[in-house]
Amino acid sequence: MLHTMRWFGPHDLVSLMDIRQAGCQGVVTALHQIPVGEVWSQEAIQERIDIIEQANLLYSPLHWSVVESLPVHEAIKKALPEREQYIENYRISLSNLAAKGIKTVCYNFMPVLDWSRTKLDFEMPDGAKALRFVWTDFAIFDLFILKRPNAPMDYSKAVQEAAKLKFEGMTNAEKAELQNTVLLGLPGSEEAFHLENFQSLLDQYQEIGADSLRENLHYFIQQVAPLAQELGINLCIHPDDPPFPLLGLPRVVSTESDLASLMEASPVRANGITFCTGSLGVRPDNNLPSIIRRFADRIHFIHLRTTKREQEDPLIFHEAPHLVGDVPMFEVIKAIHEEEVKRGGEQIPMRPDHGHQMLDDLHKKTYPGYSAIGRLRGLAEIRGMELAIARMT
Ligand code: DNO
Repeated sequence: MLHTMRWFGPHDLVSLMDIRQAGCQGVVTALHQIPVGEVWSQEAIQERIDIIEQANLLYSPLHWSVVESLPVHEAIKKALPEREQYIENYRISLSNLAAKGIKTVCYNFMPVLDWSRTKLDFEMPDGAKALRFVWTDFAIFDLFILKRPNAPMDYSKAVQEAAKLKFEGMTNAEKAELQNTVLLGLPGSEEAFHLENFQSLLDQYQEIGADSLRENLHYFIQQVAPLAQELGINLCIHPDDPPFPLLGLPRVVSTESDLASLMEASPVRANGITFCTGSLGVRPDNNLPSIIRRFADRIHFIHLRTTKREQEDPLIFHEAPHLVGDVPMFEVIKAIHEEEVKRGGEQIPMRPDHGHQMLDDLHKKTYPGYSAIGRLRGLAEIRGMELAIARMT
């Protein structure tokens, strides 16, 4: 695998030197300063390349390996008439990226929200802090903070009662923390939301069920993947995180069959997948090694991370150390290695996804999930396992 780390740009407290010293050759980044839907100009792309490469003469070289993400405008997800313009912009951005030599582009198709958690500093037994998702806490936000009119339909009676009881015992600070965790957007999400207008964003999806959203995704990919193929760009969709509907919004990139229908919708290799073990692995019915084997040549980017289901129903999971949770990391890395051998030794870009806030980082203000040391630990463990697998086979 080509070892990379995500970098949120010049404001990221984790520096390019940190990423270099973690042993990476690649950087995963995006032009987060450009509003969703606007064209990424060649100048803006070049400016970022220059920042990344400026120390390359003195130190080991780093390159911009992957765009994560070139975000898809909501008008495309909702099939509004303006979608044609936004698709055109997307195509121009892809051409500009290709002209600058950047060939791997990640995106997602989650309506309104990107990835979601209910707690950002869940304390692990060793004192490190992890991200966590508790279905009942999500229900508290939905039922009693947002007060979404159709919310009760989405939770069992037992969950509703447990949520009510817990909500009544929460302090205002705890309520505010939960609200911020859900609405303010985690790093990488392009938007932060406010409670006052959030419901109206959800309402716009009222008529759009899973089938329409899937149709809109297929339409989008049919408009962009053939061009990407010509440009030599590999597009790779990031799965839903977590991989099930939230807040009444449909999600259509959660399972193996979701991926299969997307792959068929535009049968070019440029229509590919970001294989994110942490997202797909939350569902026990996603068999990760077999998904890798099935879509092997469409996997263009890999996120390695694992979650641990503390409880199935109502669901609770936290992000576990990279080799410890529910993801069979050995089998996953083995399957990836086999695919790389088939490709003649090509290295697929991979980033250690998230990490615990630990050691010195506990005293710093870090992006949730994206502190340096926890990701470095994950990368080191993964790299060791990868090396051992390569030597054994
Ligand atoms: C979380 C991430 C997501 C992801 C986007 C991809 O850590 O994996 O923010 O980058 O959903 O479009």
